[in-house]
Amino acid sequence: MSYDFRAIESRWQAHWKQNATFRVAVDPERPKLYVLDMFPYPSGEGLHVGHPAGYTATDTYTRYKRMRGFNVLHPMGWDAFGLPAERFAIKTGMHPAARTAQCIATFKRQLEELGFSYDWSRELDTTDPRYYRWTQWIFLQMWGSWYDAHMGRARPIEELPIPDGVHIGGERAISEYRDAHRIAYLHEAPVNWCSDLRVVLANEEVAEHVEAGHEVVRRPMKQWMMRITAYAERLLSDLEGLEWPPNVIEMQRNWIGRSEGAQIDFHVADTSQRRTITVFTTRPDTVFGATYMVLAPEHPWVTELTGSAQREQVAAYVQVAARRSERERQAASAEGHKTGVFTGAYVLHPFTGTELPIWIADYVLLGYGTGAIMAVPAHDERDHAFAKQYGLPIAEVVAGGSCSVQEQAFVGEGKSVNSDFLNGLDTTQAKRSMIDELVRRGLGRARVTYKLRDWLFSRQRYWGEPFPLLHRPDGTIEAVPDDQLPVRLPELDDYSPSETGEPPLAKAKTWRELPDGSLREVNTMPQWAGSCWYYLRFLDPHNDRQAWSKEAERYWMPVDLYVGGAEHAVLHLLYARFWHKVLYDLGHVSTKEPFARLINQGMVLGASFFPRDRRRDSTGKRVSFRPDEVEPLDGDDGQTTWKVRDTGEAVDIQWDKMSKSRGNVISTDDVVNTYGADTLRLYEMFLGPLEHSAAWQQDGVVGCHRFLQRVHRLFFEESPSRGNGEVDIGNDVGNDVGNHVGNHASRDRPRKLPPGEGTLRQRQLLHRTIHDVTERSDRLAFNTAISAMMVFVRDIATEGELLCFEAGRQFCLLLAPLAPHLAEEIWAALGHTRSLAYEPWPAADEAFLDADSFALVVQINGKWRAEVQAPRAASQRELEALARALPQVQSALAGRSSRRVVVVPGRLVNFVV
Ligand code: ANZ
Repeated sequence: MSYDFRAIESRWQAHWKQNATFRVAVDPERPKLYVLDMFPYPSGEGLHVGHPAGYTATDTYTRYKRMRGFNVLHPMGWDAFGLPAERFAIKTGMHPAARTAQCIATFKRQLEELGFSYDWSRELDTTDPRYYRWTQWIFLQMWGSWYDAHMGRARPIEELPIPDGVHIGGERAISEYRDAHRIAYLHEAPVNWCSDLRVVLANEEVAEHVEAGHEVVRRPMKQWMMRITAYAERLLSDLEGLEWPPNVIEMQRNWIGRSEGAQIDFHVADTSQRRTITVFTTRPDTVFGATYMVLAPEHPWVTELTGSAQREQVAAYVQVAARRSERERQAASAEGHKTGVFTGAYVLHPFTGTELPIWIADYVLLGYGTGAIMAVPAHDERDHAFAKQYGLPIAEVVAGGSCSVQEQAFVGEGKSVNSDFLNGLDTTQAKRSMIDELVRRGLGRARVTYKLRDWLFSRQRYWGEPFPLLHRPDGTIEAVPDDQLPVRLPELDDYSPSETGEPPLAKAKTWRELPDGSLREVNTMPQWAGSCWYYLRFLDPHNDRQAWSKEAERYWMPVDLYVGGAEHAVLHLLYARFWHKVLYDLGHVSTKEPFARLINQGMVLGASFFPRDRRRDSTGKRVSFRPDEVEPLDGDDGQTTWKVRDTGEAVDIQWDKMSKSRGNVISTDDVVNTYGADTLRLYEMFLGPLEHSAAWQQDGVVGCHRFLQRVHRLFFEESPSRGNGEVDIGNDVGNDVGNHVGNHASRDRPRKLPPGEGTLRQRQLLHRTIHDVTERSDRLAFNTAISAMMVFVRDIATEGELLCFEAGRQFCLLLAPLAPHLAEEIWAALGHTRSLAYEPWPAADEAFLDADSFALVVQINGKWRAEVQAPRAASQRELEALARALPQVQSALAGRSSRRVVVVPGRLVNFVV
């Protein structure tokens, strides 16, 4: 075979590296474009074909945009702190830094072998002290500021007004007052404590540990928190201007969870208690329907309110609730299962004076609203289920339900009934009227509440950034001075936490204890920290005086396109946006938002095969086979089925997200070694629209490889015998290139292409292709850009016409973003001595674009099948008929009925079968 992709790819990768082809700098003369991939956590397993789907898209896009004249910043780095390296260290004794370096080396080699056009001079690693020095600096910005709610922004803590009452208390009181207002603050918060492993678990880790038989309890611990709630409103309203997928915007909105409602005060009936309990409700119009009250089990007043008769029961309930995470509690409650106990105490209804019993129940959460609710079982489902379970009264106060509220809660809006001065009002009016009345009587007030909680920012782990803070002997906290940053991680022999639950860093005594008696903070930052600002460090990664320069920030920000997995749709993006806003308030960045445009790439699904009636073996382990262990078997019904090659056992195919545990992973190394990086890149993009998930199929890889072979054949002679040191470069051009890229391997002889642009048909074909590839590349619709190029190659071949020089040159440029190695090889063969990375993109000549007709793409199940010229004026019915008449379509549809036909005039017909 003549298309020697191995030689071609290594030659051009070396060339790009030696010539620093993709290195960029600030250049005010040219428009900038900042295209960012979500940087990976370098795991021990290396890359599988699911990883580079997004990276390939951004790389194709940036290569395209460079040719359109943009100064493109396209960097890559490593999000390298985190638990796996630490667990590996505990298991093997290998230092997490050494393990991390190993994993990074693998990832980097693999990414380089895919030919990505990163500016590698900007590579960064979040675990590098030269990086985390600035993560610590940013932390100190947060610690050193407070949120001024009146001005709606963060300000330096020195500007915090100190009330007179605090002044009287002296320095100590002032210092405590400041600490309580900082954006990064210490707080005693309940955490998930795994007593067997002596670690605090993130909420999402709890289930896994409980399943493994470990005990996980909620326990209060002093923790560093970030006051993200202060930014709730801005995080919400600034979503407005972002070009993000609607579902991500929606997820961010839901996570922030803004609710408008009211706080209402209820007096405790036992007047000796002299207490009021404040509740938060979104339905103040239903106050007259409140028949009992519920406190969260952790509510601070539970013990005092509880009567002696109930004491034991209540204490037992509180203890059980403490074992469950909030998430578990919410899930159990959503399933309709409610538990609770009566405290023996009562509150008085603010309008009727009726005594309402106070219960505690774990469907009420301490961290939301006020941690207490008035229960309106007639109009709230949770309250309804609870009232049914414990026989509490249900009183209708909103008319409009389809059945009796005794049977089912009516949660909709309607007219108020049985509600005194609200009777006859509709819900919106009734809410307003109730709030007015509450305010008049001094019993309540309008309130906006957010689901968003402050961010628990400390971890009891080794492999994270140390906090740059000192605990002074007098109990105050002080920042490590700027000139002493970074605070480096100490060396340890043992990375596990201590018996007492103190973090691993507490074991580094000489590191922790300073001569003046101060102690270093021993928690570390969560993995989010490094990824909250890496996009800023990429702007100016070698700056050792500043985290980034103003000049670089002004030029490059915001990120114009950010591509990554949907699993980061909430937390990473929210945390990064929050940090960015604090930095904005303090004058360190000039844009309100970091990521102007966001795309979530779809997942690449891998195949595994399961025996029909034997999903698990006798020991309960999943039975599955890899694609290379099975072979296709044509069934009676014309459907392809599969059997295990060795045993003949019938198996079914199943598509899932690639993961080691499913055994459906395909490593990029395998594909690159067998077919080359250009084939892999092309197939990644051919899989379908970037946002969609798609199944990785070997046939498709082979199809893309054939296409590249065909392209190669358009430009190079077939060379039947190669190797043996034979050099088959016959002309000056080839020699020149050979010298230029310092190549030793043999090269194919370029064809002599006829000069010019060829026949009118060839020109029409070329300019139509330029037009389509351009328009589709602008939309990142690379799958359809590829089909346009496939059509070009096929049509050139079918007419038996020779590709002319000018058409070949322009086609090569179109190919460059998608199959950059082969395109460079062709470009050199055409006589050029420089990389094509910055060649101007070809322009479609309108004169050759036929305005009356267009190339209609015909798809079956969304996959390209054929393309045909169609009149622009054709109706949808005519387009469908035209598509049906094509032989490729007829054979593909033979015997199958199409469920649906999608016709997009001017573009495509898709038969869904
Ligand atoms: C009375 C009521 C009547 C309510 C009614 C709803 C319907 P969102 O939209 O989620 O903000 N609630 C308040 N604090 C709570 C807490 N800490 N834990 C659990 N539930 C809490 O919902 C706010 C509603 O959730 C509040 O309005 C309250 O129930 C409940 F017909 O109050 B409502």
